[in-house]
Amino acid sequence: MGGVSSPAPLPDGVTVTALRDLAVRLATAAGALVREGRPDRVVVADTKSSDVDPVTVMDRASEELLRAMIAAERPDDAIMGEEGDDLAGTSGLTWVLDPIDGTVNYLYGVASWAVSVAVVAGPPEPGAWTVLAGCVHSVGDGRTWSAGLGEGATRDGEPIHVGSAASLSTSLVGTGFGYDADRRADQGRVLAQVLPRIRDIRRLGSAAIDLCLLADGSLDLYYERGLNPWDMAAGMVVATEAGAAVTGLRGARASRTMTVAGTPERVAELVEILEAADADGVGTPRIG
Ligand code: LIP
Repeated sequence: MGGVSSPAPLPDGVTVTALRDLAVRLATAAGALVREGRPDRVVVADTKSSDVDPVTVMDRASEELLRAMIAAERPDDAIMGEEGDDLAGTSGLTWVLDPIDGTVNYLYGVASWAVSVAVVAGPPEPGAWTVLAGCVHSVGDGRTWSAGLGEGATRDGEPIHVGSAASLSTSLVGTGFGYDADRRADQGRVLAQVLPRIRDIRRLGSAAIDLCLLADGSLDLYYERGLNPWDMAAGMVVATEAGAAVTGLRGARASRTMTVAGTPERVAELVEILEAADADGVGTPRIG
């Protein structure tokens, strides 16, 4: 997927390669902090959108470290982080931070949680932004995915590419569910429409890692409704630079409303089912 260049000249002569390098250093530094600071028994410091949407002390500590490192290296950039207030900047670039993606897994000690760091140009909103570079660092096992716009994607330094499932019925599909019970009920309704038409489902608990597993061929497709910008920013550039199509429904770009990713052929087939099931809640279900 090389050859795609930044939409506008980057500020202060910075390069995509330098931004990617910084994203990797940020994600791995915060990963080390979270790994070394994880208590034997993790406790919930607070809850957010619902009583099952947790935040822990290490979510906050990880974000504080990321913000401090960015302030030191790129003081004019803006910051949007899951746990803190948005910080305005003057450079036109915004760092989009998920200090621990997969917090419920982190809480229970289930594998699959990561530090996700991306830098975007334009409005920091999926559907409007251009993701210039990103890194997803899986803290438990150290796997590190990264990508730069026009540079391709790597896992642990090795180039990666999406898989090539021959059909939807033999596709392994990743997905996730929200923190709101009504939302989960509707996601369950949609899943009942998808499941009989695919190989199997994987609910791994971190959108950032799911998108990277899609990028390296460990999953054939991924879809989820209700992702926040920080859940998807870095994973999106890794997936697209690895050859994936990443989209929404009804011709829309991927966004909080819906994110679907995979090889273009398989994505089109899954989008058809998701639209018919009204998976984004925009229309009326034609099935299920
Ligand atoms: C998580 C996402 C996951 C989704 C969870 C949650 P968090 O993000 O990565 O895909 O299914 O509901 O939103 O809350 O761990 O940063």
